[in-house]
Amino acid sequence: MRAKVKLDYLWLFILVVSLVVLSSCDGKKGKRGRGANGGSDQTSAALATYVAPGDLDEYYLFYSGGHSGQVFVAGVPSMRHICTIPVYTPYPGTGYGFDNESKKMLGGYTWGDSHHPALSETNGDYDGRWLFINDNANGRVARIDLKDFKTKQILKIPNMSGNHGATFVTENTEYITSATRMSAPFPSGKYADVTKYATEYKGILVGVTVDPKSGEMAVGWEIVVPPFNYDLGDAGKGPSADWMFWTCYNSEREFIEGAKLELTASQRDKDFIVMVNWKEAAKAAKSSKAKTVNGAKVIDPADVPGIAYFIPLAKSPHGVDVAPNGRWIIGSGKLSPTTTVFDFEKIQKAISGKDYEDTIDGIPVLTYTSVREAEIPVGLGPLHTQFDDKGNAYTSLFVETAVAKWKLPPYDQGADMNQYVLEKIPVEYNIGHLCSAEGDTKSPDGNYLVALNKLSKGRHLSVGPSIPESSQLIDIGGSNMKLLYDAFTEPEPHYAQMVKADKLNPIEVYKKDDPYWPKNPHAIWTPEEAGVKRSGRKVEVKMIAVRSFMAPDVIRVNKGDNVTIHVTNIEQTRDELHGLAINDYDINLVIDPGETKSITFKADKSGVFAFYCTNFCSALHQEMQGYMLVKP
Ligand code: RUQ
Ligand code: CUA
Repeated sequence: MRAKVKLDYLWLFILVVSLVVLSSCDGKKGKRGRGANGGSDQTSAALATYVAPGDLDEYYLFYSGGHSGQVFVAGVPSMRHICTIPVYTPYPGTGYGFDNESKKMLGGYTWGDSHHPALSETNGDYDGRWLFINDNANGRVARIDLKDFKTKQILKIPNMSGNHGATFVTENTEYITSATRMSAPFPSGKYADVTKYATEYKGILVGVTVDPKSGEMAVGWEIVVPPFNYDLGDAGKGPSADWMFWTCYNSEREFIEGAKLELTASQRDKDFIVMVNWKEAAKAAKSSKAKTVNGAKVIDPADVPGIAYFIPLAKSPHGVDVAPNGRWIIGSGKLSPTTTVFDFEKIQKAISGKDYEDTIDGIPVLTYTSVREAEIPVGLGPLHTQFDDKGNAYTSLFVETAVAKWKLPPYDQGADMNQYVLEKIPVEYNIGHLCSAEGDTKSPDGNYLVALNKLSKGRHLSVGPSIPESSQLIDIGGSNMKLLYDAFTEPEPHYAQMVKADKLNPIEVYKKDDPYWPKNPHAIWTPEEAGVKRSGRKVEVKMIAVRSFMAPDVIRVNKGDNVTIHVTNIEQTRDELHGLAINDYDINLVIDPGETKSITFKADKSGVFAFYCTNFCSALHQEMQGYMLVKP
């Protein structure tokens, strides 16, 4: 049976506008003059972003690498890319995915789709400890330690299909959120034909706990919800701190073969925000109401009244964002030219007064008009909202390819809402997300905003059919938004976090006895401890690397041996890295000062194979080499 698809006028209007916008993005006007910087004064923009040699940037910008599986770090305001943090993808530059520990963490996958980085928070402020990021493809979340900018844990979430609504953190990093973007038969592994979508397929909303000392993540609970597509999320703050919020589309709960989800999922006028009380969920997970399914504590919301509610929102929403004061919950339907402000106080009232307009699979739907504060006519294709320190919000407009600045409540009774849309700035082109300085905290800084653009025609030299992405730095500190800079962005940016540089305190070396790092049992610190040990077909090598030699520098094995090499870089000087590459064995370790890494492999090719240091470490770096002899 085919769904009857109603193409309403708004749809058509948006389609026409997007075609006009897209066809005007021909890139020709981007060369020089006005079009090159959207009208800002070029000299003052250049000065505002110029970080002189020897000076440092004011902010770190962490942006997601999408299907590159990585996180990229840039400095703001220079927008210089300073570091790549591999998360879900091997990265030869740092040897990530080659040594035993990181290979194990990758769990056999060669990629992930990293979407929404989130900095850990204490009291609703970035605390500079960890960065979390989700994998939209393989149901995972990861934690990066900001002491060494390295991925420390990847957690696979059972029963997860998609994992887009992640990794938004609660006020004190008690939890990070996670949710299914693509509903699937529940529990995972179960087979059900897509014709059974409405009944056999489910979504799940997940609370992932974070250990306050170690940062270790674990699945706290899973809530089974109707087969909508759960999209983006946010965690509450202040008055709403106990709640998590996600948007969802396809509340039609349909997936009809050949009928195009983009059409079938746009029939209803409204979709939803779903909100979950994570304290109540944690209690329920510990009670007899929770069932263990594939190792996760699973809750049916119909069994736990008060745990979850739906809030109607303009259809096909993307972002839901909680304002710094925790009272205003802002949701944007992509097909509506407005963004909606909900009042958490009204939400509380509606909950206590059971002011419901419906109930879906045991989850009450709060009455829209009772919880809505206002609809703000921001413009076409609103996606995501960020904040400043002056009570303003900034919403990205994908279709209109602009950022709208608007005022948060209070509003005058009966006022024309257009007056609260203060200003718009065009971006080049088709912005997805935006990120303001400390924009997800209780106290945003209100000086910088980065527009993460999806299409960037004409902003860079041509490199063939794929146009390099661009991010644009916008000054929001003055009374008018000013475009400052266009920066190249590695594919595929989805979201970013911007944090004041002095909130981070990265280490300089792994100090020999630093109790912060778990002790590596294979570490050695003197050439005397180095050597080759054999037991049967197993060969274990303990090696040190230090300017400018490796010990041992000859490793003798027999063809077919199982070889493990543990390398310790015994340097205690910053930036004195060493590498260990073994020719023709596809081995590439990079060892930071004070670090130990291990690699295990089968010596399956006989012959003589040189090994050498890949990281330039001294004038005699070229001499830092040895041989592995594999006897036939
Ligand atoms: S996201 S723009 Cu909006 Cu996960 Cu991609
Ligand atoms: Cu060690 Cu180059």
